[in-house]
Amino acid sequence: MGLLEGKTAVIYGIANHRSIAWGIAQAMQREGARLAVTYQGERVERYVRDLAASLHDPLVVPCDVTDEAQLAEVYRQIGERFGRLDAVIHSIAFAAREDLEGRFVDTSRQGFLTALEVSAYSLVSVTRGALPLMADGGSIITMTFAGSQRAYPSYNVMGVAKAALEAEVRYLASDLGPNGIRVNAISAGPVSTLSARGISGFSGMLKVAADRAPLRRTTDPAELGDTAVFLCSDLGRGITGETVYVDCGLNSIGL
Ligand code: 0WD
Repeated sequence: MGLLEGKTAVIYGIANHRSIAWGIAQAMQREGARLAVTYQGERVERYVRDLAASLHDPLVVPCDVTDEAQLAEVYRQIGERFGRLDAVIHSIAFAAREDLEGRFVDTSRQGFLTALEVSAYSLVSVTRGALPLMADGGSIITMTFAGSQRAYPSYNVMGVAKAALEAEVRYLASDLGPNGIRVNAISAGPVSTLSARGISGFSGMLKVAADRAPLRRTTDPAELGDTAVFLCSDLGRGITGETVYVDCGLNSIGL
């Protein structure tokens, strides 16, 4: 029997087959979860629908997380189709390309607000919307990066957004623990995805990560998926408010 048998999850942030959210979707489906997946808009709809066709009877709904009406519609449809929700996977981030290169000090006000709205505030709105469907408790997971703790070249405003996101995890965990809802972040090592390739110098970062990480390789989305399964399953029942590093040990070394 799968670790998530009988559980229902919604996954935000699949853009294509390289997306971390897709690695998580595959792992959760393997363990028996019923899935709802969202896509940001027409730009990625075809990729997401093609991928979703390999899932077992998924619900597929459009959702730009900056649009409260679309978010409400996601949860309305999940309520109608599944009647409940046990897990939310938030795997979304965005910053303008010009804010992912050069100096952080040059970040514009609008660039800052956009990055923080899409990459950090959205965890709050996605979580709040899910609560009426999580009456029996549940697990909420977001994706972060070590650029929240230390300065990485070009990560800039996204590092600030990830720091906010990790703080949100602790505050949401504090709010929702009494309701049996756990909230955690997975901090992934660099993975070559569409978003990551928007960061100036990303391929160099991947190479350094593979050379220096104790496991001498980069992170595989499948292992992020397995960690998400663990955190959503009963095995993770004592863990909340935490940032779990799945980065082949990269954050544990000095030089
Ligand atoms: O090295 C990496 N790839 C790492 C990624 C290391 C550590 C953490 N992460 C994080 C990212 O910061 C993000 O939070 O993992 C999460 C998923 O990112 P990903 O899988 O690397 O990237 P991608 O496949 O591009 O998925 C992110 C998606 C967007 O993709 P694009 O590239 O089309 O912007 O987030 C979605 C969108 O599909 N997204 C939105 N969804 C709804 N509403 C929005 C939005 N407003 N904006 C972006």
